Amino acid sequence: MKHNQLKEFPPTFLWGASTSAYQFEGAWNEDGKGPSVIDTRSPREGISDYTVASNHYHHYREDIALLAEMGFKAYRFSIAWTRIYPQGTGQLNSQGIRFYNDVINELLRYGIEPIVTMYHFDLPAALEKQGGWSNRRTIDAFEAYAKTLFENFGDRVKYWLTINEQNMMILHGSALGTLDPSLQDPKKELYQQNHHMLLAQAKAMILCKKMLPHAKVAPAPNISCVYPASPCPDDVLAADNFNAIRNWLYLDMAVYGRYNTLVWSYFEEKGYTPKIAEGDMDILAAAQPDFIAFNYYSSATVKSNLRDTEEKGGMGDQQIAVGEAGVYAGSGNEYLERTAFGWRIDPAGLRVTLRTIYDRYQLPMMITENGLGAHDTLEEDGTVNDHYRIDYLRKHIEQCRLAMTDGVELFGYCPWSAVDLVSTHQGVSKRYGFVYVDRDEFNLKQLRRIRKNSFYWYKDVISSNGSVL
Ligand code: BGP
Repeated sequence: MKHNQLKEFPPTFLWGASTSAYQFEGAWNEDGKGPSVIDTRSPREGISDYTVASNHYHHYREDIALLAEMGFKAYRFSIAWTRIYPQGTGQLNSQGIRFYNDVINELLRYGIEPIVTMYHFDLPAALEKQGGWSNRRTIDAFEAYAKTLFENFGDRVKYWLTINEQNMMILHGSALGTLDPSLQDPKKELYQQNHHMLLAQAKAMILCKKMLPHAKVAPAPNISCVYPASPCPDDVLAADNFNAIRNWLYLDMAVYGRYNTLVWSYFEEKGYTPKIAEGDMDILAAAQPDFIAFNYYSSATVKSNLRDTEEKGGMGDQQIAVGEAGVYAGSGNEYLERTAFGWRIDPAGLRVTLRTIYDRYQLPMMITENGLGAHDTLEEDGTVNDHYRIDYLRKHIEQCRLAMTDGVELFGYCPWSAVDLVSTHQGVSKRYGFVYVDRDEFNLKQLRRIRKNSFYWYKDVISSNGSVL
């Protein structure tokens, strides 16, 4: 739809950006922190591990001052479960509580709204040893951890996100490093784990409403619209299949407390049906989010795959196999350009995604990730001219405004990432931040913080409330 007059961003719009604990904090074994699955897995060849990352743990004051200088209204970060409960459950680590109290208080001092992700890929290794999400006891451990977070930080934190990108952990756990390589029949087991994670999320949402009636809680999946590769009805059906498996399984459960019909028939066909214990569906139905948070980087395009072979490809060459016999196959999209890392750039796809989510769930939305990973260059004069990032973000913010004019309720935009950090797939060389962190893959240098050109640009975007792009 073409609009002659665009709606303004509301004055309360939450402009900010995001990070996650394991990619940003470093200090992986300091002050009582226990190891997470990210710390115990073998490092990828040729790229940095996460032991030091951007050393935010020791630089948080400086980092938050930079966010404040950009005029941030909100900041999304994750709490490392293993700083709070080093073994995932049991003994509480008061130094972990202290650290996040300091971060939250520092943010509030500048009037920045903290948005807390409770779990961003870093399951405590001690829980993984006992079966991780295959073990129903992990559900209880997550609920107890959630209770501790609400008790300690709930007086100041209003926005809570349960689990970051649960759908990516299930679909692409091997690429993220969250998949337990010893799983015998990964897909079947993963959907059992998925069921347990959905229950853990539901219990945390119920608890949040009970303990913090004024807080707002949401799931935080990675959602992207799925296009059919052609108008061929078989391709349209394949897109429907992938949409259900990739997106709606997670949001239908979070919002309506039921399994998506298409997904359930897919489970039955493939033998992935999870075991559901008595009472599970009641818990799932009783939980409700207040809003939907989602991460968006790119769209997906798929075609029909009625043969019996697995297909690979698609998803912007993220080295992720996409496709499943009889369900869908990844496909290219000639209309979209790609980033230097091969991810397809699709700003209009964000508008489609916003419209579709709002249509399905009628809940306010917050974008909790969106951004461009690139090889930035620190010039000799100390500048970083990341005009390509500005271009990417500008185009996506324009689409947010169009979607809001279409009628969707969007109340926050927190792109990835506030400051440079270690990427999930490609180390330090792939940067996303508004602030450059001066380190290489293996040479930590001084970890100096340097404002990129996008820093100044985003500052103007925020101070003009999105009217100057
Ligand atoms: C999302 C994760 C983030 C972040 C981002 C970019 O899936 O939630 O943690 O890493 O993707 O991915 P990458 O760092 O691999 O480029």
